[in-house]
Amino acid sequence: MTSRPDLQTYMQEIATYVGDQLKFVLPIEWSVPVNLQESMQYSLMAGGKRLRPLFVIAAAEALGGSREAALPVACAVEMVHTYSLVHDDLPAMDNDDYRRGKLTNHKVYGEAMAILAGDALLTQAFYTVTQASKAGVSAEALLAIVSDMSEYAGPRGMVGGQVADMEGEQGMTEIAQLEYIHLHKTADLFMFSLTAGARTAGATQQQLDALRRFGSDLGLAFQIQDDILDVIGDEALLGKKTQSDIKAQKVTYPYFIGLEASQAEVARLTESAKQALAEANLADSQRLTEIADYLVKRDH
Ligand code: GRG
Repeated sequence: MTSRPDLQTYMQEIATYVGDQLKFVLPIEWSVPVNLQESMQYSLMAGGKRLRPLFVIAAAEALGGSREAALPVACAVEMVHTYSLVHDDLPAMDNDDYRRGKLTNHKVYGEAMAILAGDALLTQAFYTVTQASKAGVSAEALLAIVSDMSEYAGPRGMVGGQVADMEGEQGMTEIAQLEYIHLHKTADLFMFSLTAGARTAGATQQQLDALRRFGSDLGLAFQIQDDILDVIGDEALLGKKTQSDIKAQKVTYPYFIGLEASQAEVARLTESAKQALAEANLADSQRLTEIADYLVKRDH
C-alpha cells in the first residue's frame, strides 16, 4: 500500500501540478499581442496559493475521480480568481501597488492593459473549462460547470460581492451586509470549485448540495478568520485592545460582534462545514476535512 502524503506535501504537489499546466492554458501565438500575453502570464504565474484549484482536485479525488479530468477546471477557476485580483487592485477599486509580493499588474503594464488582461483571463477561463471534454468529462457535466461558473463569478456571485463591498465603504450598519460580502466575494468561488471538481467525477445531486454547504460555511469561516487576523494584527501594531478601538478601525466581524464571538463563529461554521461533508457520502473525505482545518486554523 502506498502511504498518503501529508497535507502540506499534497498542497504543494497540487500547486505544482496546476502551475505547470497554467503555463499552457494561455494563448502564446503570433496573432495575440505580445503585451497582452505577458500581462496575463505575469499575474497568473505570480505565485498564489492555488487554493481554488486545490478544492477542485481534492473534491474530484474525494469522489474517486481523476486529477487529469479535473485539471482544466482547476486551471479555469485560478484564471477567474486571478482576473478578479487584477481588477480589484486597479486604482478605481483598491488601488494597490503590490500583490503576491510583486508589483500589481497595472503598475507594470498600465491600467488599460490590466483591465484587458483581466477580461482576457476571464474569457479564456470559459474556453479552458471546455477542454475537460478531451479528458473524458461529459458534455452534460461541462454544461453545468460553465453555467455554475457564470453564476458564482458573475452578478449573483463574486461581482455582486465586490459591488456590495464597494458600496459598504460608505458605511455598513448591519452584520448581514458584511456576511453578504464575504459569502459572495470569497465563498462563492469555493463553492464553485468544490462542486465543479465533484461534477468532473460524476457527483450526485445530494453530493453537490452537501459540497455547496461545505464551501459556503468554510468560505465564511475563512473570511471571518481573515478579519480576526486583521484585527489582531492591528492590535499588535497599534497596541490597541478595547472594543471601541476595534470599532474605530475597519468594518470586520470583530467590529460588529467582538473578537471572542467572531472566534466562536469560526468554530461553529467549521463544525457545520464538516457536518455537511459527512452528509456528502464521499468515497474519501479525509483530505477535504484536513483542508478545512488547515484554512481556519491558519495564523497568517
Ligand atoms: C474585481 C469582480 C472583482 C472581484 C474582486 C477577489 C476579490 C474580489 C477581491 C480581493 C480582496 C479579497 C480579500 C477578496 C476575498 C477573496 C480572497 C480571500 C482573496 C485572496 O485569496 P487567496 O488568499 O489569494 O487564495 P492567493 O494570492 O493565494 O491566490
